[in-house]
Amino acid sequence: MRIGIVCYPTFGGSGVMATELGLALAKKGHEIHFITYKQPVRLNGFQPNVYFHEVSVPAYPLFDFPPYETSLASTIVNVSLNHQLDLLHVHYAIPHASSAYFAKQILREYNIDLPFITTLHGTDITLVGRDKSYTHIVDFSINQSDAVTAVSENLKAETLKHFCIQKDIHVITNFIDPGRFRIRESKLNKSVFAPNGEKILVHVSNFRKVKRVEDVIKIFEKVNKVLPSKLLMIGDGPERQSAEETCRSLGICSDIRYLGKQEQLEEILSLSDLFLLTSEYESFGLAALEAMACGIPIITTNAGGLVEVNKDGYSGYLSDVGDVEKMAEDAISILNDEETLLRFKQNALAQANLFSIDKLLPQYENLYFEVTGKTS
Ligand code: GMT
Repeated sequence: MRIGIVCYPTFGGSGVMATELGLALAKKGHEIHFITYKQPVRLNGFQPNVYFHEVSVPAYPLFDFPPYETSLASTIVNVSLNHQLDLLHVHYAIPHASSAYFAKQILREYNIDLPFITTLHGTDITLVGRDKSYTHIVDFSINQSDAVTAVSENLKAETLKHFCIQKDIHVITNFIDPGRFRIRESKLNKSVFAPNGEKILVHVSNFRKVKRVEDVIKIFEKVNKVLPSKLLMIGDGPERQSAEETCRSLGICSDIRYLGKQEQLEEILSLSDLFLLTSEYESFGLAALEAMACGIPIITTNAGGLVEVNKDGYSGYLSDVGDVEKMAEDAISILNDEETLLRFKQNALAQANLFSIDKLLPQYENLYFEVTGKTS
């Protein structure tokens, strides 16, 4: 099949998932056309049946706001005409689903029916989408999609609660490629970060407010008082400064390293002992899944879809949002003795395997076949 994929090409989970999905489909022989405003971060290396089409948005002085949606719709139309796409898969409702709808209408003028599938990832529904000014366009573009998927049962329920959706929503969760995310020999030595054999805690996010990164620092401070440890903060974003201010005010900066955006995330994860995710909401929590796949237990909140990912007392622990006291106690209970840590590591790995790409890819493929009426 010839499939167009539209996503945000940044380090965010939706772009990562869309890229990993496209690459896996290409490996199975499909022809994949990424249509994004810049090369997706995980789209590196060459695969013969993978194409990248850049959406370029003109910056005329007349435009106070560059018309991204229009440029995207126009690029979808061009790619579809030039490469005879069978299907378009857009990730994130706003504005990708509405641009897909616009492109579909234009293509009708050429007697082409381009079906499109919309995948809901989270903040397109829970934050951005819930802004009243977007309600009608979110309702409309979801209902006009030929099929809709959500990355967790929780996100499906949230979508149905807040919007007027007539379409069936298929739940197809995030996944990991165990070939890439696995416990691996790292080129780095653990002692680079923990010279005296300290435990290594790690957090990965885009440091948006919803991630509550200050809670990560507060938990770490409590753990570090009991068990000498180090904290690695991976990613970057708007809350980085306030996280750093919290470190300074607690006097623990020398035990915390900010590593910025990391492409070889799995190498650093493989050196770590415990992963922290303190979000106010996660539709799924891909970063936590990637950590578990590298054999790291996870301490997370019980917000949104995280309860579908983290099995309390097995792959890690769940807590109420903001309960840093309990999260620190749980972290210490896992790290305190080697036997417990090993058991949680093994459980985390087993839990991650439930979300292996081998199980999830056929679900997307079957949906593609259903929507297009094709069989290969
Ligand atoms: O978490 C982010 O800030 C990035 C965001 C995105 O839109 O790219 O991630 C969302 O989609 C991921 C992939 O489906 C999910 O694993 C994340 O949980 C979800 N983030 C939120 O719901 C906050």
